[in-house]
Amino acid sequence: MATEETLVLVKPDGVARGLTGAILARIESKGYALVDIRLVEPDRDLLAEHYAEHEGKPFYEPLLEFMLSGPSVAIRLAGNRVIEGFRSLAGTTDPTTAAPGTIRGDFGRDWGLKVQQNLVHGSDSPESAARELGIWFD
Ligand code: RTP
Ligand code: MG
Repeated sequence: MATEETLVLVKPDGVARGLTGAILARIESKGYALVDIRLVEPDRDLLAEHYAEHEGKPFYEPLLEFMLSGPSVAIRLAGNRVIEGFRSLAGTTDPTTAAPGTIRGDFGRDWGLKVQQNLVHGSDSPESAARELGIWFD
């Protein structure tokens, strides 16, 4: 099976809460390889490109505001079926219903915060991964 790459982001809530290390520990325990990692303070243009598929949706503006609220950690991650595998580690989008044992299920808070504050991002397909890695790393 061919090795894949994916873009993982520890979003501003994860960085601000000091959860980067705990999240990286889960990723490394799973056996995925950190190919590149950097702290990024994205501007609006970068985020608009990254989230182009969501433009016009009700959560788009709050999502961009949240992503502009502080730095994210961008990770180029490699491994066998890592795209699907990382999304499994992350759990479903809404931290309230994400399964215990997942990053969002274990660390996602539910005290009136928004769905977008769900700690991590992971590319959802090989095409998305190539596109998003180009945005955050090149
Ligand atoms: P991600 O792209 O961050 O890995 O998460 P995902 O595939 O599970 O979620 P997606 O549908 O791609 O949405 C991207 C991000 O937008 C925020 N969101 N808010 N109803 C809402 O308020 C809502 N829905 C989505 C989340 O931050 C989600 O991760
Ligand atoms: Mg997505």
